[in-house]
Amino acid sequence: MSVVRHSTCPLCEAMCGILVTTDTDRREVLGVRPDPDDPLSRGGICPKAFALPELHDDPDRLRTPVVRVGDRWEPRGWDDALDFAAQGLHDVQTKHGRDTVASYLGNPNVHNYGAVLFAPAFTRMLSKTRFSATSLDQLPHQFVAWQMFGHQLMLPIPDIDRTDLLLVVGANPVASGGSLMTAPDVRKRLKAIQGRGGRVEVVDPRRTETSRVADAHHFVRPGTDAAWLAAVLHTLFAHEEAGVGRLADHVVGLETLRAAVEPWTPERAAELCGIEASELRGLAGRLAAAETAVVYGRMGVSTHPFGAVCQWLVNAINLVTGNIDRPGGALFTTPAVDILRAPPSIGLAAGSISRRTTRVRSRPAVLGEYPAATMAEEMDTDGDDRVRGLVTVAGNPVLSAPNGRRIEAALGGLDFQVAIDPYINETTRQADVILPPVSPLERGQYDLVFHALSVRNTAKWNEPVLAFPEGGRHDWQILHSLETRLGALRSDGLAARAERWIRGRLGPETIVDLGLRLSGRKLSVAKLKQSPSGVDLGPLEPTLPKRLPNGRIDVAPELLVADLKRLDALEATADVVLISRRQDRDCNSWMHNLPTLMRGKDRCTLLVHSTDAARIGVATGDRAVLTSRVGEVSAPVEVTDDVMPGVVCLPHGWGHGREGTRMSVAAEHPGVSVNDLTDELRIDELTGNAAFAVPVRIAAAP
Ligand SMILES: Nc1nc2c(c(=O)[nH]1)N[C@H]1C(S)=C(S)[C@@H](COP(=O)(O)OP(=O)(O)OC[C@H]3O[C@@H](n4cnc5c(=O)[nH]c(N)nc54)[C@H](O)[C@@H]3O)O[C@H]1N2
Ligand SMILES: Nc1nc2c(c(=O)[nH]1)N[C@H]1C(S)=C(S)[C@@H](COP(=O)(O)OP(=O)(O)OC[C@H]3O[C@@H](n4cnc5c(=O)[nH]c(N)nc54)[C@H](O)[C@@H]3O)O[C@H]1N2
Ligand code: SF4
Ligand SMILES: [Mo]
Repeated sequence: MSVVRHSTCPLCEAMCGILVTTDTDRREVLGVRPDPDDPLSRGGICPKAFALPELHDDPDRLRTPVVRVGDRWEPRGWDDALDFAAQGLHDVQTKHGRDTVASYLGNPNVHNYGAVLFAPAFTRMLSKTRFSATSLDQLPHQFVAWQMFGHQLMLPIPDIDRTDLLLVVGANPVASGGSLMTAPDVRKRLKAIQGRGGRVEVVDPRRTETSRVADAHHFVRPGTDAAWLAAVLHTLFAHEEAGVGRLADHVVGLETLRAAVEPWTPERAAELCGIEASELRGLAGRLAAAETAVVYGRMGVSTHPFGAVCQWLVNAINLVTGNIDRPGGALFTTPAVDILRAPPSIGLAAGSISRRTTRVRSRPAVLGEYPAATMAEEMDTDGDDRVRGLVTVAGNPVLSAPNGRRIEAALGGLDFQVAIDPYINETTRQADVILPPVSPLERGQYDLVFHALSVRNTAKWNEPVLAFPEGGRHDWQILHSLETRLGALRSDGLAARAERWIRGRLGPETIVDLGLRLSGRKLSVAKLKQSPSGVDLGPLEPTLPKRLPNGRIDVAPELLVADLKRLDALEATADVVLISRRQDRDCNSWMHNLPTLMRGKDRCTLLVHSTDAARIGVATGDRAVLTSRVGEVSAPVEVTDDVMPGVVCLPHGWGHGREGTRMSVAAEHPGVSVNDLTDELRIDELTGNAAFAVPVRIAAAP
């Protein structure tokens, strides 16, 4: 006998609906298949979902807290471990000051509604020294959303189900599942654009899996996109093709924008970018002529030396071609639980740049946090207020932040480290205590984040697939317990204690239920439970000007216009540049321990163009040595003309098998970490976001 439960794969942003078969006790998973009735994913799925049972059963996954005693890990009961963790953090703070304890929130938090609702309160009470994967990823998007549309969560979502022309810039949704654009089964959605007579083009230094589906691919030199994006705008203005249509009364700064891009002729941009002027004019012409069109710029132009400028120019192109807030262009979602309107204890402020700065490089906190690229120096540079304690929550900065080796070394010098994480990996291996949450199949989920970033408005409640394990803790319970303990150690005031107590008593399900009831859509958790595949709330609809927090769009924010000036100093170089890539069976750094995803030949290869391979004398299967300012790495070469000459490419999220880690399958396929080469000094100057592309020297391995 068996039971089938509806659920949603929590691994990437695509939110694919799945049907999970278990035994009647709901202790064991018997199978996973796509849910054809999910209104968003409509039966789409990728190989990672089939590995969820292995993730659940993984013998290396921690089920109880462990405390480090010398070189050994000792299992501990929850109360003991939580007391130990809170006391350790409190001791560092009492001795050295509150802000000498830092937090780092990693990516899986956003895929877990309990963590979304409870992690911010915990990290804010812990200290002002906050880091997260946001500044290794989408911070420029949020910064620009705040500057242009008035709130960091006002992110325009490409309406790929209705557009006539999609220009994908620095994104590879066919492999990544799509990002800041929840679009499950994206390959089918791209093909549908072509099926209705539309067109897909890609701008990327690598001919990607997405490029293979597209109608055209344009190679671009990494780090130079701001120039060609400005040139596209320049061309639109020059041909009097720029206008904002219906939104005219609500847009300010059009003349300033025109002046800012005036110097950026296609000829000037072409020299830097490697895209010919005629090609850029053609692109601008197609964007202007298409009935509807949308430029979608993601990771590659966010973790970029001009990350914010790129995101601004992408939005500006969409705006002046009349495609913001129009079906087939880019629209704002109206999610059932509106995170834009969340109360301050759980929500995000509109946006901010703080006067508070980091100690070593004087980088301001942007949108409430310091750049993860400054984490290492804040920990390893002497001084009274050096960071001496750290809590990582679902994060692996040793593999995911630039110059990971420096972070790894810095962790060794901490007085106390807590990890909320299911694995003993490259980051958590140095912790004093690890607090592991239950597996994703043991928790319920309402996706607060990705319903708000989706190409269609839907709502879906997931019941836990498996029974709750004895002695298990949810992430939110761990976070809340730590917060409560620290509050007690600090003798917090009554108001803080009461707010915390109420939040804990409500728990995430009730908080989401309240959000649904306030949505005005007559929804509740109980109601969603009756539609286990999810409910369809329809395509995205125009919402402006009503949804604009300030009632206006600034198409030329001062900070961005000023930052564009930095582009004047950009010079064409002959450096070999290293970029990274995603592969459909990876999920950042943490799914290489699942045998299903690790079959077949070594995937952690260095892509090298044939002319570069010939120059340095390597062939496929040989090893090459890469050297950057911060490190050296040797990797097996794969010669291919899918990268442009002068560009080499390693996948991100590898570099396993380090001493003291406990991920036995990953250790058999260690690969190398691209972030042993990336440089923490390379950032987007305006936001502090990491810029991952890095110049390297390359030579055949001796
Ligand atoms: N399979 C898989 N899926 C994932 C993940 C994963 O690790 N594996 N991670 C998830 C996460 S956390 C995220 S944020 C999303 C990210 O999803 P995407 O935004 O699609 O990210 P990538 O696949 O890294 O694609 C970035 C592209 O930018 C290109 N690029 C690099 N530098 C430049 C540049 O200077 N200019 C231009 N124009 N392009 C450039 C790269 O070649 C690459 O093709 O994916 C999510 N989904
Ligand atoms: N060079 C280069 N570097 C990159 C990127 C790139 O493209 N190139 N991509 C960047 C991007 S987009 C991102 S988002 C970051 C990701 O950076 P991170 O978020 O730091 O790294 P992840 O690999 O996602 O690590 C997730 C951690 O969470 C743990 N975990 C998994 N599930 C859960 C859970 O449910 N609860 C808890 N508590 N823990 C869990 C895992 O064991 C692992 O330790 O990396 C960035 N780094
Ligand atoms: S694309 Fe794959 S990893 Fe992402 S949600 Fe769907 S099944 Fe899960
Ligand atoms: Mo990410």
